[in-house]
This record gives sequence, C-alpha cells and structure tokens, in this order.
Amino acid sequence: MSGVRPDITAIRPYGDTLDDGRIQMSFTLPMEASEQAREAARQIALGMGLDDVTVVHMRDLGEGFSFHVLYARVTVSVDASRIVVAKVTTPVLGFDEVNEYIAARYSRKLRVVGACTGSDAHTVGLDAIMNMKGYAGEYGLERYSGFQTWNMGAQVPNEDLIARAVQVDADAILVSQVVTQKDVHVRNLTNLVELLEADGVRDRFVLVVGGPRVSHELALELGFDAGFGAGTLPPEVASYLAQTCLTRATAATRADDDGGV
Ligand code: B12
Repeated sequence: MSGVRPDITAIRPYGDTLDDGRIQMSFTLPMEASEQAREAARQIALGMGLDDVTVVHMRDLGEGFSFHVLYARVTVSVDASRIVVAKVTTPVLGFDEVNEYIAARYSRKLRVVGACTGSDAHTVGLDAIMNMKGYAGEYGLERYSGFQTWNMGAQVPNEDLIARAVQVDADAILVSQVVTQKDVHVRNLTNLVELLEADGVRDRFVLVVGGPRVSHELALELGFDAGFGAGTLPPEVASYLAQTCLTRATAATRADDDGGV
C-alpha cells in the first residue's frame, strides 16, 4: 500500500489489494447451526447486494441460534470528499491549559452534574470522563481545579438529574447512554430535553451526551449541545465545557444588559 494514494472520490473497503472491496461481517440467526442456516446467511448477504459471499465460520450459540462470519465483496463506492460530518469544533486544550483558561475567565469553578440516566447502569464511560483517575492516561474532570463535579452514578431518573442541576446551579449537564437496544437512548434523551423545556430551564445548561453509539450529529438532532462517542478522552470534554460555558455566560450577560432574562 505504501506510496499508493486511494481515490477518496470513489472509496471502498479493501482486504488484500486496494479497491478489491473485500469485507468481513458477522451476525446471529435465530436458527440452530446447520447447512440450511449457513445457506440462509449466504443468501442474506447476497440480498444486501454483496458479491463473492462465503460463510467462513458458523458456530452454534445454544438452542435455536447460530453465529456466522462471512467474507464478501462490496461493489459500491462512495465519494468521501463530499461527506460533511457534524463534529465538536472547539480546540482541544491540555489539562493545565483548561485550568488556566477557566481561571483567567471565570471567578469560580464550573459546575458539572453527570449521570447515567434511565435504566442504564453502564457507569464506566461516565466515570472515565468525570472521575479523578480519568481514562487512557488523562485525568477526569474531578481532578481539574477548574471544575466542581457531581457524578450521580447509574440509573438516575431524568427528573432527579434536573433537580440536582438546578439545586447546584450547574453550568453543564453530562448524560451517559450506553444501552441503545430498541432505541431506548433516543427516548430517554428526548424525554430529558422535553422535561428541561417544560421546566423552562433548558437554556441554563450546556447539555452534553456521551456513549459508544452517540454522535455529535445525533446529539444535535435530539436537542443537545454536543455529543461525544467511543474513545472520547476527558480533555476533549473539559476543553469543550470550558469554552462553551463561557460563550453561554457571555450571551446571558448580554441578555441581562439588554433587559432580558
Ligand atoms: C461492562 C459492561 C457491563 C457492566 C457495566 C458495569 C458498569 N458499572 O458500568 C454490566 C455487567 C453491569 C453490564 C450490564 C448490561 N449490559 Co453491558 N456491557 C459492558 C461492556 C462489556 C463494557 C462497557 C464499558 O465499560 N466500556 C468502556 C467505557 C470506557 O467505554 P464507553 O462506555 O464507550 O465510554 C466511552 C465513550 O463512549 C464516552 N462516553 C460514555 N459515556 C459518556 C458520557 C459523557 C457525558 C461523555 C462526554 C462521554 C461519554 O467516553 C468514554 C471514554 O472514552 C459492553 C461491551 C463493550 N465491550 O463495550 C457491554 C454492553 C454495553 N452491554 C450491553 C448489554 C445489553 C447489557 C445488559 C442489558 C445485559 C443484560 N441483558 O442484562 C445489561 C444492562 C444493565 C443496565 N441496566 O444498563 C450491550 C449493549 C448493547 C446496546 N447497544 O444496547 C453491550 C454493548 C454488550 C453487547 N455487545 O451486547 N454491562
């Protein structure tokens, strides 16, 4: 591959040689492992428009289920040069820079309340961002001198999260959603925004959601200010909050000067 520049206006996956379109995929069928199940898996892949389909691995998953790994060839390509992706654009600062940024512009710490909401009990992601120890060698928000944090933990009802944010006069609310089965995260996140709006407090907070299946685009769609996905590092969130809370505060002061709320 070295020295070969792929044409990003017609990009496609590759396995052995550039542009060969080779992919690997896997899925589960609600049928016990059998030659019939193997053929069903192959036909599903053909139905997806794939070529050269081979089921290279089939494993029984217990009563009535089988797991399949397939190799196949993709025939389509996309023009990646025309793709525009919504993403957080605030510059990422280092740990000290964030603290200096906040100290230079605010007379207090920024207050951040976080929770895994609804039925979600996956706290590891939120802890990675908020807890002292942090994640991947980067300290979490708790360790920054510029933030005061409340990590409410798992399975927090949206109503309780809002009540705490109002009580401590938070600058930002952080929500973690890891379980996405049957779009439960979409319903839960939508409910949070609706409750904030019904209480007339949506604009008081910078509202952030994170999780492995969360994108900035989805977050904006659901009425959040930002979304952070898999592999997010604490300084990315700290930098975003420092810079965005300031914009929010400046706008609010201006509204006050104009006789607004
Ligand atoms: C550990 C784990 C558990 C633990 C959770 C323990 C705990 N205290 O967190 C336990 C055993 C309790 C558990 C239970 C369940 N789990 Co589970 N679990 C996992 C597992 C193996 C790892 C998750 C993890 O910790 N990742 C590491 C962290 C660091 O990554 P992360 O969450 O992506 O977080 C990063 C980013 O997403 C982002 N981020 C996350 N949150 C936030 C928030 C903010 C504000 C920001 C800015 C960023 C941010 O930053 C983080 C750092 O980069 C995953 C599979 C996997 N390998 O991912 C399944 C997984 C998440 N679990 C799953 C399921 C289905 C369940 C159960 C429903 C299983 C069951 N039938 O009982 C239950 C549900 C319990 C519940 N009520 O929520 C599914 C979810 C499928 C889906 N998409 O809906 C997964 C994907 C497994 C699978 N392949 O099926 N689970």
